[in-house]
Amino acid sequence: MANKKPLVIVTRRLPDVIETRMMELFDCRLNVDDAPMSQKELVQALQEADVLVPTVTDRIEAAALSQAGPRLKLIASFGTGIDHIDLKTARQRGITVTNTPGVLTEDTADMTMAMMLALPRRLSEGERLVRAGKWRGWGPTSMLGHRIWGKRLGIIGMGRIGQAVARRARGFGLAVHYHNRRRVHGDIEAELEATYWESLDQMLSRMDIVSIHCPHTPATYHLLSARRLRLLSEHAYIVNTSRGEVIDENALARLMEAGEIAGAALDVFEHEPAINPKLLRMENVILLPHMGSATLEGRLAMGEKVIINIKTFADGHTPPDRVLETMF
Ligand code: 8YV
Repeated sequence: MANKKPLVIVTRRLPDVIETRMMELFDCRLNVDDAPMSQKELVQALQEADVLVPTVTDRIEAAALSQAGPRLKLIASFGTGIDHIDLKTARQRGITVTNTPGVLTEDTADMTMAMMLALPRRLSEGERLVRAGKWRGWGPTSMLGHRIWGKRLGIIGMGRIGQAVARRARGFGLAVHYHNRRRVHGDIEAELEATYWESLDQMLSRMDIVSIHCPHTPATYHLLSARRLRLLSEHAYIVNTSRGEVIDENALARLMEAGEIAGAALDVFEHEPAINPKLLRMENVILLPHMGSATLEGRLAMGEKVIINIKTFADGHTPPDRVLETMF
């Protein structure tokens, strides 16, 4: 690949400047319509490309990867989450996989914080009321929510985004608690004044707000199972900007219907873009279209990372954001 431009197939539209730069550097096939590829189209792309640039909307599983052509050597994913790619099969077929970590941390943490503030204070509900023309004026007991300051926040997954959320949460007077596979360094714990819970179950039963920041892996699939969701207090709120699959969405909807959980703010869904119809009917739920990292600045930085990964690889070096199965 070192001597000629690699054929790079991009599965979705990327910001203009990124596409322009890609076309200068590589032999590029873009998706001008931005329609998500069917599985058949995806397999065809895998058969033809030297480099595939997919996103979260492409399922690159073993069945598809096993049909990849001999030229395919790199999958440079546009995004941080990597659960849409079967890393084991990619490794077995000698395909390098990269992602775009770090550059969407702050945006995702901002969005999480916005959701965390909006949910107990009933922002979406209030706006729906006004827009529906049903607001009859201020009242001392109308639209009462719950105070955020002084509450306990339980962060599941204390990686980059979890820590960025913790930093913000402290500014809003939340006490930070967390569960992680590994306890984070003492200096970070001290800076964030964060309390570590080795037992997720024990943490869940004591939190006012729970926010999910772990990746979706086989180990975290339905980490918030029906049993664990039942450990939450009926006053607790759940925020999810990670991956829908980490929560048993059906169980969540059932428990919310029964009034056993106070509310949920969800930016990601188990079967997105499909959403559990029960959730759609509830007022105490904020539903967003997977927009946690959707800033222009973030998308440009992600695109730059994709370009650097491809260029480095094409020049014969290890790309900076290489993903290994052992990382998860
Ligand atoms: C991206 C995300 O927008 O990066 C991720 O893992 O979930 C999103 O913020 C999307 O994945 C891009 O492919």
